[in-house]
Amino acid sequence: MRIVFVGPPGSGKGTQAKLVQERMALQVIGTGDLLRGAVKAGTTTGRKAEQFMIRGELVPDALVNDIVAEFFRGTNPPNSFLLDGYPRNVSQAEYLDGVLSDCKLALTRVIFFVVTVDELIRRIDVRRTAENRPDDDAAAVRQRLTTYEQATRPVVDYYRKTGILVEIPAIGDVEAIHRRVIAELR
Ligand code: B4P
Repeated sequence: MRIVFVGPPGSGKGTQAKLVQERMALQVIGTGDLLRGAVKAGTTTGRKAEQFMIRGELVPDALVNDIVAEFFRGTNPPNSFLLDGYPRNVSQAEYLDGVLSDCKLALTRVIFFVVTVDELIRRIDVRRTAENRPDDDAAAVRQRLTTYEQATRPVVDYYRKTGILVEIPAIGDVEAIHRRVIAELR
């Protein structure tokens, strides 16, 4: 399976990606997690990315595309993978098409997590208290939601045209949502 998870911030992409990874033999590439790891490690990429992340903006395409391309370089590109949170704009989607086409691979499914704005804000509020993530403060969250509508929403339409996109209602019990995801991947 070659899967993309797309959805607004706080829609549970990362949560569901971990569950799918436990169940299926595939490599998960989560750009948010990778970027947070780079920030924590103080790498050059991390230092560049941090300023965008704390403002709730997308990290520049060149940085993120490079991280993703790294996984597909070399003689043995992964045949089964889940991209969590990438692509996040149409330009990244086009870049991914090019990378996959070079590897003679194509996506099999794009899962779009559908959650109301009120629920997104509530979840991120809970996480702010629990994890203290700098991009979970109120101003950054407003910006992340705006960025989602302007930059990421068009990615949903991009994949809808290809016929591989499915929508998952992503409110309620995490396990129930996981079952919906698995049903769509079968
Ligand atoms: P991400 O790490 O992808 O962050 P996210 O969109 O907030 O998370 P996600 O939807 O995975 O929600 P989660 O499971 O954590 O990105 C962070 C930042 O990195 C971006 O803003 C951007 O700056 C940068 N970035 C990443 N990818 C990029 C790219 N391709 N291009 C440019 N920049 C990029 O769930 C959220 C919370 O809800 C959690 O606390 C979870 O426990 C809870 N939750 C999950 N499911 C739930 C449920 N069913 N019910 C109740 N709570 C639930």
